[in-house]
Amino acid sequence: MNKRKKPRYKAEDSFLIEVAWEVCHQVGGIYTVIKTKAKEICNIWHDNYCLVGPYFKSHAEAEFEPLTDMNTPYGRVVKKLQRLGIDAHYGKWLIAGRPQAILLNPHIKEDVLESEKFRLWEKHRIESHHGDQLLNEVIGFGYLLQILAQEFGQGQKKTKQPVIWHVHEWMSATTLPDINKENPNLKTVFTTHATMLGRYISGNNDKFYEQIKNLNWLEEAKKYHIEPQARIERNAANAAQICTTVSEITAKECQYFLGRKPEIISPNGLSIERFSILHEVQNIHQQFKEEIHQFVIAHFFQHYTFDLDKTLYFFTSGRYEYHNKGFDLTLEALSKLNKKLIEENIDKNVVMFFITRKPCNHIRPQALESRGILEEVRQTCEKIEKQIGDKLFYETVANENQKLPEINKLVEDYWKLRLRRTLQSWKRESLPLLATHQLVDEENDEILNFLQKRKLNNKKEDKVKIVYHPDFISPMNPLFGMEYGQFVRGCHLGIFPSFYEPWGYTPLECLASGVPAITSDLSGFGDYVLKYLPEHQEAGIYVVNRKSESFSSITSQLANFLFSFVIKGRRDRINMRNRSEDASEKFDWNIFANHYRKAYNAAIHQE
Ligand code: G6P
Ligand code: 1S3
Repeated sequence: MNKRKKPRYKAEDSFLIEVAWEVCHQVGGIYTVIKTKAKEICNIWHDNYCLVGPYFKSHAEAEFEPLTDMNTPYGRVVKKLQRLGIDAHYGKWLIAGRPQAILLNPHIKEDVLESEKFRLWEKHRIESHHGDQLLNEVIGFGYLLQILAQEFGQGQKKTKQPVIWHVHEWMSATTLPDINKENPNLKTVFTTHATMLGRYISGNNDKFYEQIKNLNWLEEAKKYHIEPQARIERNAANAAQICTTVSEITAKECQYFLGRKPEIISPNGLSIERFSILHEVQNIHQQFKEEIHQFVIAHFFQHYTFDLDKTLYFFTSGRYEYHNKGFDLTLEALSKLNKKLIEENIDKNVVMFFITRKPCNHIRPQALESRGILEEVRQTCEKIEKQIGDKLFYETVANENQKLPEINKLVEDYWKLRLRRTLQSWKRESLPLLATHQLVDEENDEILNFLQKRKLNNKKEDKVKIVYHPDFISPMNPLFGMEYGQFVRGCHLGIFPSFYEPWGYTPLECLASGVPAITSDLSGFGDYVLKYLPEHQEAGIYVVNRKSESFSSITSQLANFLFSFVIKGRRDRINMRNRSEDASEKFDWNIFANHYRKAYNAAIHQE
């Protein structure tokens, strides 16, 4: 390249516009990427940085604060859009770093949508005639993005300051090729977090990774009825100056399905906030474990009891993708673990939580009732405790003949009766529930079917007990009433042996919470730690070998690992928690954001 032609600017001096469907709008993992990365990016780009997402009123009300001062480059462009009749909003996203954000209402006029659909067909062969609601919204959003890019480019024409236009996933990418072509001052980066074809094929084909090289993207897209999405993704990946993805595993999908090998791998980080005092991670574990104990007492102790001090809490969580998220493998391994713990007469119990989201009618009344009765028992006991305390004190000091007061007599008959009644309603003959909620389609639920078939159904003698909670955990949830992050901290082990997982935040979140976790070598995260974190085992990350082993041999491998974890002593677990939390520092965005910085620099240096 001619020396004189080199741009004067570095990426850090450019405007940086990051566009994603999950800005102020959580759907899945991309929300976590952008939300946790924002502070680090704001520290580098300051007011030159702005996020762009779709405007959905209820989400915006919760997460977005409109700004009244429009006299900034981004404020001015929003004003211009508003003058054009576009429903555009300018403000701050209420997350760490408080980045500027522009939200565009993707519900555009019917006739405009139709002509945009026609344009996409004519120009890019994207056929969206029979599109669903999401596809229509995505096309509406893309149409507005094109206007935004153009207007912003016009506004900055005089400054010659480059603009980086960074798009995540196909949902923000319908017009990326047009934006790229029409605005020479603007450099585009496209990041994919999973290809649409990868998601669909892997859920239905066990030989996905072996066959990937030979699959024809268009035939597969037609087979799964995702041709428009696959074309949008493919066009965007090929048009962008730079293409990135979150892991080397997903880079293969890009190569074979999108026809472009990403130039940069941009793995996902977290904003790691360490405790300044080391033992705090232990105290917090103990505190939240106590809260999980309360759930477990309510759920199981009406039926039978077991020693909570010898009980370990395992969990898995994520979208309900039975095969892709490795729920099938986890269940097989748990069933083997149960047998082995019984055979070897191990004096420990495991309660395994499946935290996912499935269509449900309601929480099962029995689950709610147990929580209610437990509360009643607690209140009655507290009343009796208070009464005994006060009376015992009085009778002791007023005692003239040095005789011990008769404690049983200190409780009023009313409270004795009430306690007896509560006790009667407490005990149950049936087995504890497997699922806390009534699912809409219980008959065809794979988790329930597996548990029934293998008779892993919470019998007293089972060493592995199951709680299937088909909803995400939140403080509003009447069964747990805690944040998901608090629940994680209270557990002992996270199990995530995914079959398809471009990155996989769940085991990394465990690590950052000082909780050991299982991942697989088919997940981006697992593959990364195998390559770049040789001390991962000591840090409490166990990587299941799914690439080369058969399903049955992996289940034995996983069951053996779980067994060895169960028989560990408390001291070992405490040490491991400290090491896990230590290791998470290596995944902080203050290190990982550099991959994006590299991508941006590469983009602005391209013609
Ligand atoms: C933390 C607490 C200890 C507690 C331990 C339980 O380390 O500081 O007081 O004994 O957790 O660990 P465990 O792995 O058995 O839940
Ligand atoms: C995707 O979200 P998902 O759970 O549908 O993007 C995440 C963020 O990059 C990634 O962690 C995950 O593996 C992908 O699958």
